[in-house]
Amino acid sequence: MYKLIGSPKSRAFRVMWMLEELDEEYEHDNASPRSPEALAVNPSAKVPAFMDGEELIIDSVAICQYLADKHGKFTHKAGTVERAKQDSFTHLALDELDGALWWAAKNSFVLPEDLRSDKAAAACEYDYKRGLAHLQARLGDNRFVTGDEFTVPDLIIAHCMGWGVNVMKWIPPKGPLRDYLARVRERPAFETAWAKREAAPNMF
Ligand SMILES: N[C@@H](CCC(=O)N[C@@H](CS)C(=O)NCC(=O)O)C(=O)O
Repeated sequence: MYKLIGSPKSRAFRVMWMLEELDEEYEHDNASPRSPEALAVNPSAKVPAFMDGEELIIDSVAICQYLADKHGKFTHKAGTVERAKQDSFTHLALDELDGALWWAAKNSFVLPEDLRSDKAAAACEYDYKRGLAHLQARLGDNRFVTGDEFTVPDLIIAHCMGWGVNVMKWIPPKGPLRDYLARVRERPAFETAWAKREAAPNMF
């Protein structure tokens, strides 16, 4: 049995969505970031964490890619050029989208107050929008980032773009990127996971 540890209002949503895509059963512990439950499995007390039987895996991307590899779905095979290109999109998501979103969050409520910068939100929005422009250029006319198939980076990118839209109000311009986000979010597994997220209590 799989066990997901982390509120779906955090990056744990990515893992919940992947589990719904795979149609796998799982237990869920709604642990908040920095909670005793999170600290019990992760020295940084970050979420998500994940148990596959007795094995603990930390980090949303590592968990999603592990599940995709294990079940042979939503991923190209390791050691292929297609997989290298797929991973390159995963890193784009982390470097250019997640990084900007997280630095904005750190400067809004995560860092100690005296270390937060007033200019961070504007700088992060600027950087995030550059990231979206790079994504749009690389997406081209593709349905999903690597072509016709939905893969791990689509899930990570769509989670980041949803965070941008819903929390930061960083709205992508009308056109291919907005259409891409709508296309990925209309997947039934996304809708199931989103309903669970909406029903979950707030993190703090
Ligand atoms: N790279 C990690 C980041 C995990 C992370 O920072 N999670 C946030 C919640 S979305 C957290 O637990 N933050 C608590 C903290 O930074 O102390 C992942 O993708 O799982």
